[in-house]
Amino acid sequence: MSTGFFGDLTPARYEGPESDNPLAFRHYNPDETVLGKRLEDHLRFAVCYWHNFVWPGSDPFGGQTFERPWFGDTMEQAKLKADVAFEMFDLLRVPYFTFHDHDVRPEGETHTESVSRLDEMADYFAGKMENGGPKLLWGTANLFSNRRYMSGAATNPDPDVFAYAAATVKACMDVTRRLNGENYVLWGGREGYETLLNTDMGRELDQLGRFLNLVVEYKHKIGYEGTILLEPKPQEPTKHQYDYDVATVYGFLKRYGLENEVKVNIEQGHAILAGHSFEHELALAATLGIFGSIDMNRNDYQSGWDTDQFPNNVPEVAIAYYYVLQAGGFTTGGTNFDAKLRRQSLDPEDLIAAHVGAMDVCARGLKAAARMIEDRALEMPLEERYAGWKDAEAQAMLKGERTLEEIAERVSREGTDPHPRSGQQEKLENIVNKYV
Ligand code: XUL
Ligand code: CO
Repeated sequence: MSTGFFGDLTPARYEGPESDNPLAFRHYNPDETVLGKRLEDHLRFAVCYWHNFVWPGSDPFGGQTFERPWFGDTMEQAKLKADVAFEMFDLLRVPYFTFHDHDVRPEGETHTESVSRLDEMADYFAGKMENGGPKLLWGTANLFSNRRYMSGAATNPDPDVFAYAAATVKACMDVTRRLNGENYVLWGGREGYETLLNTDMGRELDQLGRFLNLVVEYKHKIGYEGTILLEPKPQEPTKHQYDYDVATVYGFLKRYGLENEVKVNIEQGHAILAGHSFEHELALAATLGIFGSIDMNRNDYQSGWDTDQFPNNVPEVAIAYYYVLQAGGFTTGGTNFDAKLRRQSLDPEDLIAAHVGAMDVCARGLKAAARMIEDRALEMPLEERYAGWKDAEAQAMLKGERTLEEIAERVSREGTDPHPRSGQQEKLENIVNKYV
């Protein structure tokens, strides 16, 4: 039986670019074939549980604006919340969802009680996921909201907090595996510090390295086949987060021997906070062989804060998917909307409109990216730019077959005089503009 929360709304349909229906897809037709693959299988959309069903609309100056019948801390309310969540997944026809333990069950008096409530909710989900219901893109543990984590989880000065966090991750990995989650995410919510005066950085990094190794060891022990993902973010909540950006995470993984075990979940808003573009983070992860999945939610460019807004900029999204496609597309990853409404958007319908619009923006972006790839529009100029490296002497330098002296000797013998060539940035930007 329906909860009635969404009134008489019916599942969103594809109606084509000319449709005036604000709750219909104009660009996202899941069955459309792009580069030989269905659009749904390219984009692998996921709706997140926390911003849609848990966040009350608060900001630093005011509390709850949303009134939802499931707000509260009973298991009955948790089940009502799940009913509404799965109704929304159906209305949007999204193939995936994502959640933290904390989003789906009220915290228990003890760790054991919290775990048994999580297990009960997982059973409840499993029933709704049967027969073509939505699948789990990733599960994760909330290791940042409760006050026990105020000084970090794995990086806490108190080993009891490290142990509590480890036990919590174990429970969340078990549930993720049971629900066939395709990835398991760790975002280091409070793995960082506020002041060096009370922080032993070397010790905290070693704690985090050991924690992540425990996770990977457990994954292999239970035969979990999903991908372990770290989600970089430079600051907020702590002033200095240890998993600042893709480059920092890669260095960390290398140091603790995990670069072949763990990949990254890259969030657009976090890339912006780190002073990068989304595509920089995507291309770097692909280059380093750690690209996994994305959180597709933008920040406000002026506020300097993680505002988690739904994507609405097609050119930006097109470039992002261009690098996702260049990386070979998603395997276990997907497009998770870690996005929330603005706090004045009170109506149930706003939740649907936000996601429909975001899915449309992503579909337009991906289709533009695919056309650029089909035409090799950016690939050909790139090939030409580096063509000099095909030369035998250039190859010999790269392969380590020339010493510094030999190179110097050749330059003076041949009177080598490089001629600068245009980088053609504006021409390339004009090419992109043709597609978006
Ligand atoms: C926080 C954030 C998280 C992670 C999952 O900025 O992005 O919601 O995606 O813990
Ligand atoms: Co995120």
